[in-house]
Amino acid sequence: MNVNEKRSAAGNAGRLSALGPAAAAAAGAAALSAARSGADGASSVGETVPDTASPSAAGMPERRSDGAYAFLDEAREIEFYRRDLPTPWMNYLSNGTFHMMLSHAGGGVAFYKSPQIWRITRYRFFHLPTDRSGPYLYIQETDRGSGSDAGSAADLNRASAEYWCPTNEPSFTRPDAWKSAHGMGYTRFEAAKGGISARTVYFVGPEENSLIWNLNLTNDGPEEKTLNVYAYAEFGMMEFMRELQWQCYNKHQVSVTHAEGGVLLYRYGVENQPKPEETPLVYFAADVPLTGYDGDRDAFIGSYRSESNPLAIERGGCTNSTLLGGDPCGALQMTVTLAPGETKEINVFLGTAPDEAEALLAVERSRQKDFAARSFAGLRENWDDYLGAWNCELPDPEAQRMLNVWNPYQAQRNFLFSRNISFYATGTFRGVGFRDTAQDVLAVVPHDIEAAKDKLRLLLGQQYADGHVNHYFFPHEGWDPVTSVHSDDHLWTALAVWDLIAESGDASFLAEQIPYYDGGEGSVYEHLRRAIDFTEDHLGANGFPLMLRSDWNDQLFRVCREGRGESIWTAMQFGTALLKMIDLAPMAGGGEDAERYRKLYDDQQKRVNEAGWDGKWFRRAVMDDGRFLGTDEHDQAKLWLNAQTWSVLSGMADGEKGRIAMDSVRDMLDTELGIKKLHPPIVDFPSAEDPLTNYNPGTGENGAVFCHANTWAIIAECMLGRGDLAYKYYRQLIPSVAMDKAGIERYRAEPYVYASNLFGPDSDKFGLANVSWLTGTAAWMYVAATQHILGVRASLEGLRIDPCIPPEWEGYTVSRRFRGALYEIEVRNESGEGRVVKEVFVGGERLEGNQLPIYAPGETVRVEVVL
Ligand code: IFM
Repeated sequence: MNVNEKRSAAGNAGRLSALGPAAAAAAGAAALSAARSGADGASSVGETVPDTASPSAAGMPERRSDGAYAFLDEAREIEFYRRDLPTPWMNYLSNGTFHMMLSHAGGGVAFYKSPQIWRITRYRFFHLPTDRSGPYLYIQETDRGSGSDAGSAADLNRASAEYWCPTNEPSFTRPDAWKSAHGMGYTRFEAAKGGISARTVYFVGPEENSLIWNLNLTNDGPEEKTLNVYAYAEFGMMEFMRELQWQCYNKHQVSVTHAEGGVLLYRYGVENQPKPEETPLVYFAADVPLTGYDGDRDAFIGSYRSESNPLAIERGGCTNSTLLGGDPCGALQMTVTLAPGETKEINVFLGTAPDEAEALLAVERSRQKDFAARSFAGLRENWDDYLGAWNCELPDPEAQRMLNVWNPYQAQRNFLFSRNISFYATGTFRGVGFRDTAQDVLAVVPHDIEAAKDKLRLLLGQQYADGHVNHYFFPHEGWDPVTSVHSDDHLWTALAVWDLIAESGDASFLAEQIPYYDGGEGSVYEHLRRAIDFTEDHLGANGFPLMLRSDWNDQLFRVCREGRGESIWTAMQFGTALLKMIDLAPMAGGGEDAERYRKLYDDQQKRVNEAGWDGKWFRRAVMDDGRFLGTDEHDQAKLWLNAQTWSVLSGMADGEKGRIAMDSVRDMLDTELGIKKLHPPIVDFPSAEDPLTNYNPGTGENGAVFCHANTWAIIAECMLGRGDLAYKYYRQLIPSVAMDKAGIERYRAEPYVYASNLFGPDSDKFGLANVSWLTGTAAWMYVAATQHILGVRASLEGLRIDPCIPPEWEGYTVSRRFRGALYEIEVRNESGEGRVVKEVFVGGERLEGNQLPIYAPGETVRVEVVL
């Protein structure tokens, strides 16, 4: 279950009957029109919606990066005014089962559950022209003049050769006016040309597994107009890797047929499909009659052409092709006549169903009046609920926007997709990464406990009885997992389970039975205990955890291939997990374990502070050859970020060592665009023949600004009480801030979601952002800012307030849902220090300490905090 699935068809039916269908439809219509009109939302679905870029109640949105985009905060949207942004700026539309990654210019890919085996449409990663293909609409004026909506073939042949796309791309002819916007689970395009305006909202609603293309066409001119409207999608062959390998044969196993009632059905031959019985059938239909269709891509596009100039459109109409083998597509032609000032709505559905009968039923349901509006209302409601767990007002509007909207949105998409598919990742053999997803859970816990629990069940089911886990796995695909054993993977779940229990106040999850991957079962606590045992059983010659294949830093495998390498960072992560286990053990009836965990912690702490200390920072690892990695003795990779931050996070750094280590980070790793992962970058270390990494200096794992690892520096600085540094590290990576600093053409990626890394100063493109959207940065940045800078943190005893803000902030407010109650918290920085809670008042009464009492679900509690 996730945010998009909550209001299911069944749930919706119940809610609708309580509300009355008319009221529900009206709510949907208002919501859809709000999506269409940005903040004001005053018009209904059928009306022309005002230009969102014109002054609204909230004022003119501030256009940034040379006018490329603007945030519409009230509407939780970002608007784009430039078609040719440096990269496709993506959004993910999803109901948890059916997904669409869609760019600001309409390129993107649809998939059902898995982009690896059920990829429905084609997207050409890396290829030029960029950002193709997508769910495109084409609008073409005919010279037919007045008449009915349904045209004859002769009429259609009189269509004008000129046509354009509301998405702007891919037609050669551009609209006269255009903009697009991403919102929470939807993307909108508004365009106008020749007296016709088109507004399209793409989204996946909670009721059906389909991408809904909600198009409103308005005749802004003085004369009646008849238009051909084409909806087009190029179908992929479901199994992406087999498509790459065997397309020449498999293409003859696909078909596109035309079912009565104007429905195109796409079937894929399931010969070697890993899950043939679950492979869906694809439908493509609209809620208006068709005047033509095509299922054969060659018939629609023509040879030596592209989506920019489809032959069928230039000839004035579809050819009514079906396909029994070949290159499949779905093209629907609809003909619309609009009186002056008239608006008409068309909905197109690209969806999946188990079989033909179900597909036709799904189309029938989708064609019901108000289906689109109701679906949109459901989507809105789910996001309102999800984001309702947290709202803050801060002196920094950029931080406020990230924390209220884009950061939790991005983190939820990571939780859903792991690191599977993005503009950068092709969705090929990635599956669910154990370490990645275990960390993603941390940001979902405050918003959706049940979804977090489900994900933990899934993860713990990948654990072996000896405590280690599969590195990544394929829950949808049914493929064998990737079984490389890493020193850190299995330890992440202790952190996530602890958070879950603190958030819910319910320890019963610890007793839940979960199977081991290799047989047998054990409680959740037992799984965590065995994870600890596994690390304890795999310590190296220096007593640190063996590196095994690698730790969090993937690239470290090269210095520990022979199996003797040890990870000093994992010792710190182990320590962090042990602290969580010391809390959890008594709750699970394992009180005696707590003592053992404490001893283990103490032992690791001693080693970290002795062999692990280099004088000004902590060392990173012991290599196979017994030498340390991350020491001043070497000229490359002397200093590694993670070993400094986690020395503080784990509480292991003795005395002043944590502060000294973090000073080294500030002095040697920090830049104005984030903190480098290591310094100096590696060129020929430990040897020219076999360097630790092949990444160019300043890129990726070799001295880039690795955003995920930066989040831990923020937390560490908060733990050291240095709010100014914590905030510096936080703010400089807010994507729009970093883009302002680097410039849009250098930064390139989206200014509303975090990227995995930015090229560092040692590269020739310092500030170039890479691998945006799906990165552990999202979860940890959210944790760092909400729990450590703003200091609103779930603890086992209740909600704790422990801020560490920049000293110059006068205060801020947070509204936080916690165990069913709503805490309205106002923090005043009266001391000017930005930390140390002096007084807390709840409902006007003074409270001892900074731990807030638990309130009954449904209660709203006003809390004043004085620093
Ligand atoms: O920790 C990894 C992650 O699992 C995948 N991306 C890179 C990170 C750092 O190596």
